[in-house]
Amino acid sequence: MSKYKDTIYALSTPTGRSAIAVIRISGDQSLKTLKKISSIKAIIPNKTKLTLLKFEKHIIDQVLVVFFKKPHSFTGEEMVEINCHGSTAIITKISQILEFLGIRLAEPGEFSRRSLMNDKLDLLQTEGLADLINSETEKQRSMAISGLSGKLSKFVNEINMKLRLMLANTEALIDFSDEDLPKNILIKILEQNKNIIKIIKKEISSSEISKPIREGFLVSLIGKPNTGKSSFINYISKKEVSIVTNIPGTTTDTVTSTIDISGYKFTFIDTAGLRKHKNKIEEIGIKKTKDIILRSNLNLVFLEKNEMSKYVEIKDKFFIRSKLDKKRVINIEKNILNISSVTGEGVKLLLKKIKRKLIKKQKNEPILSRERHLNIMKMVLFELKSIKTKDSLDIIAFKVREALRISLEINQKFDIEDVLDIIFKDFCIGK
Ligand SMILES: Nc1nc2c(ncn2[C@@H]2O[C@H](COP(=O)(O)OP(=O)(O)OP(=O)(O)O)[C@@H](O)[C@H]2O)c(=O)[nH]1
Ligand SMILES: [Mg+2]
Repeated sequence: MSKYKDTIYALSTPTGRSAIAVIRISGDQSLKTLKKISSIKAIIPNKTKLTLLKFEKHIIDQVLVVFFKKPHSFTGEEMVEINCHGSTAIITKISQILEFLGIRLAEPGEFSRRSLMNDKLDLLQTEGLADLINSETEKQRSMAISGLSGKLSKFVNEINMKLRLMLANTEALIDFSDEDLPKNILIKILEQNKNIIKIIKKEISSSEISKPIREGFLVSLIGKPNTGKSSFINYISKKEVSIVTNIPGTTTDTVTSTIDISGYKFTFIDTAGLRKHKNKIEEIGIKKTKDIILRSNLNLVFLEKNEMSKYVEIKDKFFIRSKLDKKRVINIEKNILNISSVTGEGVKLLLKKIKRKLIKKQKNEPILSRERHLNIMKMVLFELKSIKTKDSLDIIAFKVREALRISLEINQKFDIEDVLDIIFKDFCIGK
């Protein structure tokens, strides 16, 4: 039984002119509404049907409709999908008619929220779905699909099962007096604990590296004025994102550009560089550069001459010398990569080196893809690690119960409205 009473609708395709647009309706009034605005009397579920949409004797559009009978729909409710022509006028008209008939515009992520509440998806799959919709690169897509396909739910369920078993074993021993306590069973419980700690630790460490996959790696461009930073960002972005002139100090603010390197997201940041400032604008720009250096996964230091010693304090860096097209490099300098943002020479190799430096080799796809999952698992780990051999059985049982309570939160859908609000904030209207 759906806990939602009102019927909702939303445009599920992007706004703007397109060949086709899809409007979805979900709730008990879906089919009745479709019948009111078309000549459809009966419809076979899951089969497309061509019909004319009409309202007050006016034809609105010729459309394809599909009806999904509850609970066999995405939301678990009765659903109708209208595939209309993608003009703003048609979409506006259909929306007005639906509102007139008492159908409400859905909030962002409301379809998925209903799906979650009606047990069509679990919380982890819902997050996977949001990540999938928002994925920009191949890696983000494959990580999201593993959440959606239930890999993460499986991992969490296994942990919970192990914790329940450990708790049951501990509680069974509580009634024994100290003398009668079978020693080997207590050892077994502590071994179980060790084993769960090992599994969680392994997953946390392989998943920690997934953060930049989701959010992208930050690569800053720094160095003296006129060394070719902005020309480089423009070259790799294949468009003019940053102004280039031969006047030193052209770039005063930060300019970012996101590019996809072999399925991974990289955000390059062009900066004002590091130099002595002449005015307030430059001073702010240089301060911003310093903050960015600290946040970056890698800094590309563009060189003028041989001022490498000025950058010793910067940890993760590559030295770059641009304008290779202007002067042939005779003596290949160690640790300096030569590139040209005019001919593109050396750029491919540089991007390859950046990728090799930042992307750690992974045997398995990370499972705990979100900060929320990682934090919960870290808290579970903290509880389990606090269990000591000298602890009484009551204390052990208390700590395991606490670990289980925390672990269950990862896939719990009730009483955590605030978590749900954060998750659904990432969704677009119509999903
Ligand atoms: N021939 C050649 N000229 C380049 C290359 N890269 C940059 N330039 C020129 O060098 C000058 C400075 O380039 P920018 O890319 O603006 O340098 P920048 O480091 O961003 O300079 P600021 O913003 O002032 O810090 C411009 O005249 C560019 O056309 C290159 O690879 N080859
Ligand atoms: Mg510049």
